[in-house]
Amino acid sequence: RGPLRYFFCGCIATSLTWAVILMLYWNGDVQSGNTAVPQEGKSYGGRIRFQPRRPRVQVEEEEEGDRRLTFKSHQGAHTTKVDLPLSELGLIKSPEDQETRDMGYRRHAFNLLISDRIGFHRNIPDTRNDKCRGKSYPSSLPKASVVICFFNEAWSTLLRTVHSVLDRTPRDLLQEIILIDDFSDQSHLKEELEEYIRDHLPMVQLYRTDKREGLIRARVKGATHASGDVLMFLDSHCEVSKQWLEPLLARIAEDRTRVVCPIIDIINSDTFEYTASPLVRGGFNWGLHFKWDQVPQQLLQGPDGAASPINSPTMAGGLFAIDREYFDEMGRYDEGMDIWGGENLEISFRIWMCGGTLEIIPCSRVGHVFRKRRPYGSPNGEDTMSKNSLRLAHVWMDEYKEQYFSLRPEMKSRPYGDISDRLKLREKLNCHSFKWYLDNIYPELFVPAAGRQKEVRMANPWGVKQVGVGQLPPRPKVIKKGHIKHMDSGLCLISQNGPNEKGSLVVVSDCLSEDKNQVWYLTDQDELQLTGLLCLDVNENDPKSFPRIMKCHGTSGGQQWKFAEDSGRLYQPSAGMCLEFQSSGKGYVHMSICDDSPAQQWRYILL
Ligand code: LR7
Ligand code: MN
Repeated sequence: RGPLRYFFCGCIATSLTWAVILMLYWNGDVQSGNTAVPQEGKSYGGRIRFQPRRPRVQVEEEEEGDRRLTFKSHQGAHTTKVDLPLSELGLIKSPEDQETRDMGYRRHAFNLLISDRIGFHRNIPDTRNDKCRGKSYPSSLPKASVVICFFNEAWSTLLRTVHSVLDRTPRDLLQEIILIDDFSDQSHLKEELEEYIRDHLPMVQLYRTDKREGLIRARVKGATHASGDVLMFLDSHCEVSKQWLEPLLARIAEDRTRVVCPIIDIINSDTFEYTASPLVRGGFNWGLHFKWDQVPQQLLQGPDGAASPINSPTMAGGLFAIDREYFDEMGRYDEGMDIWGGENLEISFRIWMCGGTLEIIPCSRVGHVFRKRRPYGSPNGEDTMSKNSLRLAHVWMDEYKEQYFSLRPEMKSRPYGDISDRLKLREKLNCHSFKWYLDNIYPELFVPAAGRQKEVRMANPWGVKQVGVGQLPPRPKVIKKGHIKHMDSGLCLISQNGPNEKGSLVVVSDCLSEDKNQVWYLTDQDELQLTGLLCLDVNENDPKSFPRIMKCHGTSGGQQWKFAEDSGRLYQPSAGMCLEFQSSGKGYVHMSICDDSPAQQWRYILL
């Protein structure tokens, strides 16, 4: 009958249409018109393409139980699939792995291979003081806009930062995440990033500067786009931890003139291990360098002890929360400062001198990747830290700027641009003198009689220029003593030029039990150390160069060694390679891609 036939036809037509759409979809071929990035093995004809709903980045979360990660690289063109225990994430399995690792050190100064393999989501240890767990916070708190500026940040560190915020922040406390690209030139931060945000990150807005501005002006730009009650600044290589935001917002909700910082935990740049920082607070020296200080005991006497907020004379700079309107009233940042450096002391002095407070909140913890060098410079190679420090000294330090000049006499005659607006701001906010700040906020700082200064650079026995901690971690403890025996040749690993010769290459030789050249002490940080304080070491920036003995630095990196009991291999996590000696050749030992060959079989023989 008529009507029924039309009904059937209609159904069939509709189903067919759907089937075609579904087929197109299933094919994975459905792409948006102009921004699609070609994928390997797919043909791209002239057909109209739609935006895929299927994520191009596939990150499978850690499987319960066996602590293995499965990860597919974001670059569709060479998708790697890695299935490794966490301790072996750096393992190099192919020339592409080697390239990722080495390029990562060159461009970003960290182990990109490991960072990529971790992916966007991972569990990190809860490093908080016991008193913080179980703490409850008001049910209604101000909302935060998280502002993250970046210049040429790596894909995995940037997106792990963003995802960690999304994963660990209650939705009703997060207004938005604002990313400011400070004129990066690396290609993954262009359309690919826009596309990823469009497909996966609804809370995220991306803005770009039209020229390289530096982190100071980039943050101000971020703040002007923000609409939350509170601005929460982060660096672009962070991971926030459990309940990180609540304690910060609660302090600001009680008093909007509080500017609050989390404790900055350490993400190791060679292994991406996440470890706790001790409780320290911010200070500075007369060279106007930020430093960490021990917290005066009297500040830890309250009922909450080491879990209560701690007044801090300065902040490290990258990670803090501030009421958005208060940030504006207080004069944001000095926009005459360029690229990097000095702004953290400037905002710290300003907050204290102009009526606010600066605190570290121990119940809030955020990890930051501490690199051994900054992987970028300023556009014309200027020393922006010095120029920025000079502005800071002229605006805020009154007669105490002479302390800086006595260390840096050449700075006295350097131009520093127009500071009249900042001086007006200081006037308008009716701020205290720098003497008031020193007397009341930082009495611990020693003020030498003028002209009698010498730059005292804190000796750092760990050999690392930028560690995240002020108090040095305790020296790793020796737990075993033994030989490192190469099973195939029956020879032992020795330092070629004796146990005390820094830089000496390692070779193999007859095993002699009391020879100091070959008694290796194994520490609880997986170092292999000779009698003195020299450790078996691989240069992270050039892992193919010969291993040597170098001063022990206690921060893992190229000095961490893992004996794999079953395979007999001696694995170096940051290099992602294994120690090898070819019995046939007469060469030195060297690092090589891990395999099952006899050349890589070693045993730690206890003495
Ligand atoms: O030109 C630039 N434009 C940027 O957008 C240069 C940098 N940036 C971005 C960059 O991508 C990053 O996200 O700005 C952020 C900070 O730069 P980093 O990570 O190179 O700086 P840093 O971690 O070495 O240095 C610390 O000191 C800086 C002084 O200007 C800033 O205040 C950083 O935010 C600060 N980082 C921290 O406080 C984290 C803890 C480090 C410590 C101690
Ligand atoms: Mn940083």
